[in-house]
Amino acid sequence: MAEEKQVSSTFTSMATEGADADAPELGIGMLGYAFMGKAHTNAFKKIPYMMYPPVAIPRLVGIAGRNEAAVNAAAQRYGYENAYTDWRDMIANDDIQVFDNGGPNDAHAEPCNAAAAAGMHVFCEKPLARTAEEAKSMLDAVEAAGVKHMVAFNYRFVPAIQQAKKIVDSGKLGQIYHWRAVYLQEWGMDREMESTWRFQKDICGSGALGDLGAHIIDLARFLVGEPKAVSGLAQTWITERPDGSGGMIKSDVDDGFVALLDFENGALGTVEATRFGRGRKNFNSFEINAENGSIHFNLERLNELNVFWKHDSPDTTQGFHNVLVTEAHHPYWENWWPHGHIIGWEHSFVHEFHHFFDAIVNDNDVAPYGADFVDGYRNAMICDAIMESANAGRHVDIRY
Ligand code: SOE
Repeated sequence: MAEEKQVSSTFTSMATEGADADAPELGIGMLGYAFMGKAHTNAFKKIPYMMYPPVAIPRLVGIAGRNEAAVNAAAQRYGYENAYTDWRDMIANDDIQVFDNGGPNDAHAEPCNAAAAAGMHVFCEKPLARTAEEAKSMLDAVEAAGVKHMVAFNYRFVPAIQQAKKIVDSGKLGQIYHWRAVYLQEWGMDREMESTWRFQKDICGSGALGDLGAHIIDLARFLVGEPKAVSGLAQTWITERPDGSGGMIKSDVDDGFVALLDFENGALGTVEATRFGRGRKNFNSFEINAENGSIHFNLERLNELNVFWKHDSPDTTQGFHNVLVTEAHHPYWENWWPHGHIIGWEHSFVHEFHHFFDAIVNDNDVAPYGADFVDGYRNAMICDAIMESANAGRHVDIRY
């Protein structure tokens, strides 16, 4: 275990000033210090003064990671009180009430299940697990422990997507006929790039499907409804990658997939995701076509929502309107800036953790606006079914 570092945390002093003085403190144990460790910690540090007055003050009690030098550096950089090289030592710290898992997919189940059994509320990065079976074990663990649980489908917490949810829930769109979503990135195309855990099935479970597809499958469930059957195709274009030591290591996950979704409510869906979308950086885009109108969203322009209404006057205003979702009455915007002063990808994590802390402190439900482990399990069932369909070459029914 890394030497327990008493790194001064500024949160204790912050909690004694202003209206947040009576906000309860929530001790955080963070597993992982890379991309998601950074995005999550950034949210913890912003919540006390931006989601003001905060529902809780996150206290950065501990961060865990396998590399001692890296985890100590992360603790120092972010202000975690303790650094650990073994998550078991971290969850033994009684000052922790929230276990946040930002580790690789093969490190989701055991730590989350142990943290739940220790009575901690559990937040886990997506995909919840490598398989539906593993996800079910995690759902069973948190339900048995009676703790709050949430999966990091952070795009639910982009204000424009919450606004799309409000429009759908209002019923003004009428019957929904189509869900059409793509999540395109290009970073997997370099044959010389050193492999990572995201290309090894035994660690990640799947490639573009669980990494990117999981997001647009979650949004399909969030905005349209439950798929009852799927058909899928998947492809691995690079089957071995440099291992960083002069050799090669197999890449046995999907580099790209496409799938059809047959929804219980009669809607039809298409979802596709790839790491071979040359020129696309983080292009998560969806369109809903319905009886009275359509909605289109593009993550690379995440403050905007394109909306078409049948009832608009055909000779003047009818057409796709580009709505800048930054008004004070728009979701979460009372916390930010005057209209037009746009926010970014990182702020979805601020909203997401505010939602989770509110569920913990005020005993509110994480779902339906947040994704809980039931959503994580159902997402895993759909991902497994898409891969089963791709391997079997046939339609696969979804049975939870
Ligand atoms: C990498 O593909 C990645 O970081 C995903 O893992 C995230 O979930 C997505 O939000 C951005 O891209």
